[in-house]
Amino acid sequence: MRILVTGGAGFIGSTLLNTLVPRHPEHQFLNVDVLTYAANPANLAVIEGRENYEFEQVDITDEAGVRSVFDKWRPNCVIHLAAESHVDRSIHGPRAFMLTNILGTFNLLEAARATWTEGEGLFHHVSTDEVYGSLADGEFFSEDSPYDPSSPYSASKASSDHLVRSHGRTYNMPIRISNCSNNYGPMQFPEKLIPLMIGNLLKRRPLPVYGRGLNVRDWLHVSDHCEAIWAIVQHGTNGESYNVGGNCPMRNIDVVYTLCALVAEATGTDEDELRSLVCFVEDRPGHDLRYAVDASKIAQELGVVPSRDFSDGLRSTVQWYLQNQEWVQAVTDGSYRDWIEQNYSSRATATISKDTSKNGPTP
Ligand code: NAD
Ligand code: TDX
Repeated sequence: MRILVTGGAGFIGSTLLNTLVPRHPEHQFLNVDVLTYAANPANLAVIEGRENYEFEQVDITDEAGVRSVFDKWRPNCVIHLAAESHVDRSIHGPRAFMLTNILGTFNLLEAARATWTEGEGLFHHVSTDEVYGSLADGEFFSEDSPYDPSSPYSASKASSDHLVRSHGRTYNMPIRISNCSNNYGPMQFPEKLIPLMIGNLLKRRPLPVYGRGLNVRDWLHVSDHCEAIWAIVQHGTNGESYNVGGNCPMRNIDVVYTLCALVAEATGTDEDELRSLVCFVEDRPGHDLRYAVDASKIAQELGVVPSRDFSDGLRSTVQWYLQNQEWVQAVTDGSYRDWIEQNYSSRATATISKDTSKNGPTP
């Protein structure tokens, strides 16, 4: 296959490419990424220079740029991950989310339609469980749950899902969609809950928990998400969507206290001292109370189940951040952008805020 991966310099895309490129020398991979603040090419160092891997800096909102990549490279499979992905940023600046997540997805679909004859190719769209909105206690999202997004981020992802599905139905394009729960693991940008809290714990800074910390998220290790995406690309059914989850719904406050225990264990610090860093801050507007994924369809049809238990996965994630302080420092002080600015044009240079202690990262 000639596989075009969008957003391959981000958290999940780089994990996917680092896994697939060495494992599948029989396939060619092209990483298309504009390199926003969320991209870090250092994450791709292990596959740089491989014969079956190439990179193109392209903005998916640029219709002509996207068409030219398809004309030149002629992919027969697209795995679409490029997106603006952080809910807090979508609240403060929703426009970029509409452009990249909706228009960008549309540009890719249209370029694929122009390149492939009817019924040819495969467009796999990587989406989120957030499109379904919030759940009551005891409920789970199934693939048939109604769409009910609450944030500009999830509304833009819901829109992109609809566009992908409509290209499948109207133009007979082979499409598949995955709706996954919250990912965690190495190399996640420290604006998201888990890496933000690990970083603050290591620096003994306050841990900003929104509201009372009672919101529930279903956590999945990023490597399990990538295996699920690959299973769907290889063995899924066209036109279908697949929920992917960790069978691990947890309250945010419990995730934060677990991190306190793991960082205390790893650094020989007093756990109570770390727990005292928790501070409850103003809630996120439109904050969905509970997500939990029923992932029985992908388990039954494709045999995909999470391989990593949350407490082991979280322990090894804490270890990764401890052992990769240079990576953390470069992302925190902004120097991770230097290489991009020297070698590529840079669309966005924002780093995490210097003061993430009270209200989370400032977009
Ligand atoms: P990320 O923010 O870490 O990475 C996104 C990547 O997309 C970056 O490399 C960025 O440069 C690129 N990008 C952004 N705008 C672009 C544009 N206009 N043109 C080209 N490239 C662009 O995101 P992530 O956490 O790796 O998420 C990847 C995908 O998975 C997203 O579609 C997201 O909605 C979805 N998802 C994420 C999670 C999660 O927990 N992180 C869960 C479910 C689904
Ligand atoms: O400082 C914080 N304090 C806090 O309490 C941050 C950053 C988050 N939170 C809460 C908000 C959420 O309930 O923690 C939970 C997780 O927050 P995020 O890490 O921002 O993730 P979330 O909003 O759940 O969305 C993530 O999972 C689904 C990804 O960012 C999305 O891209 C993905 O689709």
